[in-house]
Amino acid sequence: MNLLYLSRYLNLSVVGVCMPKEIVSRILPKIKAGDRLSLGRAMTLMEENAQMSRELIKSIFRETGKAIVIGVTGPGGAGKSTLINELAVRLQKGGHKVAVLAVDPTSHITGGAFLGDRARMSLLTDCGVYMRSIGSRGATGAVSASIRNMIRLADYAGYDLVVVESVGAGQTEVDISKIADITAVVLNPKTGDQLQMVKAGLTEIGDIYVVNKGDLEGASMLLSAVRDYICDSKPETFALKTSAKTGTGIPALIERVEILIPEKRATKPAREKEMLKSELSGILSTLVRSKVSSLVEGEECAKMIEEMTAGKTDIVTVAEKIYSQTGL
Ligand SMILES: Nc1nc2c(ncn2[C@@H]2O[C@H](COP(=O)(O)OP(=O)(O)OP(=O)(O)O)[C@@H](O)[C@H]2O)c(=O)[nH]1
Ligand SMILES: [Mg+2]
Repeated sequence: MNLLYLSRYLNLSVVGVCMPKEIVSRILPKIKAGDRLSLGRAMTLMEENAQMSRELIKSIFRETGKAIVIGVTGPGGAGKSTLINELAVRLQKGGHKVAVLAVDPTSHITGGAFLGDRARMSLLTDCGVYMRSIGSRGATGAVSASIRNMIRLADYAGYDLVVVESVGAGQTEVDISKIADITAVVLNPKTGDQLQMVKAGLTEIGDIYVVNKGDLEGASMLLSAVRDYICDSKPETFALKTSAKTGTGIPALIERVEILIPEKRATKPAREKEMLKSELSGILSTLVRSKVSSLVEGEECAKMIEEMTAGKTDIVTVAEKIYSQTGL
């Protein structure tokens, strides 16, 4: 995003040098007041600008970690987006404030389908649901870090439920179940999903298994298979058949989600600690990697490489010397 343009939008007169702190302190009250345009702009900043992203997180972090995250995953074309529409609208009407984040909708489908998502977007926004695509890795470099930060922004903006759509585990590097409080796996009776499900590791991650396209042949059979294969060994999981097209099964799905929300809210602090640990490890790895690259590219290292090739020292001694300079 053009920072000059953003500074004007925020009535910041001194422009030229980028002023992350000022921009952040102007944009946050607008987000708090429910201004979606500002929320969208902050999301873009989070994706595109590393410095802004850090500044935003520093300012909002303490007020986040409250929203319940519902991860919706499953194979491409299973009906995740259609189902999320129904779910989001009904949850919103039921008194929640719902934000929907869709991970990279263009990477696995055609541009036409993306436009379809756009049309759906306007339906959702009309009833107060916030909708946003996550198209890039974000300024921090990792998709899951980017999603966590987008969730934080939505949380800060007052959304108590954040629904994240992502194509199934095994097909992308995003294992949504690791960052979701509730994971719903959506399956399609049309595409031999039994095998696909096992291959993609989807049998392990769901709190709810949704056999969608219940109006099509094969749905009941797939539902029985899911119950036999997954629910029998994990009684806490729940499986049901829905049709996002006709609406059948959606009330039962909502009912289950509403039961899980307070349960997951109670266990959230423990899950959050684990998530923070792994997120922290990612951030630290990035910092250490950049420190290491700068050392390896430095003059001293070049000299030591010369010495190694001249047979004056060995690689372990050199690595130990350089490591001691990282301060770790
Ligand atoms: N018959 C039938 N079609 C459905 C149902 N739900 C969704 N569809 C159709 O299935 C197609 C794919 O739906 P999407 O909601 O885009 O599926 P998706 O899982 O989000 O797809 P990706 O984001 O590409 O992974 C669309 O043409 C929908 O209209 C359903 O319950 N029954
Ligand atoms: Mg979709």
